Amino acid sequence: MRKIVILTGAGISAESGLGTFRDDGGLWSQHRIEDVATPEGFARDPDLVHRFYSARRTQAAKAVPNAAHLALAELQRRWSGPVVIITQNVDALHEAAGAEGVLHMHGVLAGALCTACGHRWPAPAEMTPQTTCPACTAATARPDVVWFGEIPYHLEEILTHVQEADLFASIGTSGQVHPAAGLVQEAAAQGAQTVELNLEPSEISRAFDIRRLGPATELVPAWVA
Ligand code: BJW
Repeated sequence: MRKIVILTGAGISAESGLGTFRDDGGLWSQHRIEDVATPEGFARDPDLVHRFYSARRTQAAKAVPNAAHLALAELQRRWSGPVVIITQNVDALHEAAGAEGVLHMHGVLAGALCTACGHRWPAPAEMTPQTTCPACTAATARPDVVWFGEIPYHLEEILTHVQEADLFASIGTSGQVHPAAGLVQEAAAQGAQTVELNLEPSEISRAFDIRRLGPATELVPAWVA
């Protein structure tokens, strides 16, 4: 009963119309990371950060899963052993494709988090600095996502899965952000076979046993077939 662990990044949702971060024209060419993806940026200008995430929340709500998301969900149903999907993505396209138990290590666009009391609730389509927490009523809501300098979610569970993996696959990620980028080494150190499926070579391509280049909607269905 071989265990498959899959790490996905923005590239898997690109063909659903959601922008990646570091490709030409990606989100980080239009917005400064320090302004919109750090706790310091949020403290300086919460209105700017809320507008950035509200726009992405609206866009993500309209997106539909593509052939790559659907193929991974199908693999989960078909494979005799466990298939664990770890995503860096904050969209819900794996779930919309029917995947189960997805571990969102960088949080979710659909979530709100109170910086005062830690309460979590479904984010309204448009969050603003005036959005109040339903539990403590303070106007201290932020998107429930993981910014630079913050600890990613589910790390312990993720590491356990990766260390138990017989096969580790990375799909549509540039391998520039840690600790996600280090998971392949963790898997390889425990003897897993490692596969990278990406549009172009990533920062960490050399760490993989097998590398395939191309769009996720072509590579992933072919890989799981
Ligand atoms: C296609 C395609 C198609 C296109 N088909 N493919 C040195 C060493 C280690 C760590 C650090 C370090 N220096 C600094 C750090 C820490 C820092 C970090 O990694 N910085 C780097 C920039 C160096 N990391 C952190 O701060 C993290 N926390 C942390 O380290 O805590 C400390 C700690 C951890 C563990 C234990 C103990 C302590 C937190 C990182 C949070 C990242 N947050 C963001 C924003 C989330 C919310 C939001 O969405 O706005 O996460 S940044 C952004 O990058 C987002 C993504 O999830 C993440 C990764 O991006 P991804 O998915 O790889 O996208 P791209 O655009 O980079 O790549 C897309 C790829 O797809 C490309 O390769 C394309 O070719 C490909 N592609 N179309 C297939 N159709």
